[in-house]
Amino acid sequence: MFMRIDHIGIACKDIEAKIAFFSETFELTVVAREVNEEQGVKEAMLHIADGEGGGSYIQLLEPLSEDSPVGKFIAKRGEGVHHVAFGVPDVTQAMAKISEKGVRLLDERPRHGSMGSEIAFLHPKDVGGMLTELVQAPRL
Ligand code: V0V
Ligand code: CO
Repeated sequence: MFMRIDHIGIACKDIEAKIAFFSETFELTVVAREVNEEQGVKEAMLHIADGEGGGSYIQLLEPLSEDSPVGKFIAKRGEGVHHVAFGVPDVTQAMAKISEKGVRLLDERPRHGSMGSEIAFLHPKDVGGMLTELVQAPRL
């Protein structure tokens, strides 16, 4: 079901400062930036490698408001790893299969994600405390 780790999402208070740190320290390049109002984030993707069906990235996330998912996370836990996203060939199919096993989906249908992807989240409490995202990269 999982083809690759698509990205690790990192919650931060100041995305510009974190972009500077990651690109200078680890020699990573920002390949996409977006404000996603639906998810309440300003995000940047830093490219790591290319894999089957898509690449892998670090995703930096700055909250648009305190009551957004990332805003609440930072208030409760501080900055750091927020979610792990896995690449899947078909997000709707993966959601159905995973839901059948009793894992709660946080989305009823796929949402718009970074770089034209389709995404859906799984409840962290059902995945050993890890907020999990499914990503279907756009078809070329
Ligand atoms: C909350 N919890 C987490 C967590 N956030 N555990 C692990 N990782 C996280 N990131 C725990 C929290 O400590 C609570 O446990 C419990 O889950 C319920 O959390 P809560 O604070 O009471 O509830 P909320 O209202 O903060 O909701 C948490 C969830 C919410 C996960 C349901 O954040 C959500 O719907 N997230 C999905 C959307 C999202 O995160 N979007 C931003 C990334 P205790 O204290 O009860 O034990 S957008 C993105 O990645 C994009 C656009 C992309 O990739 O393209
Ligand atoms: Co993400």
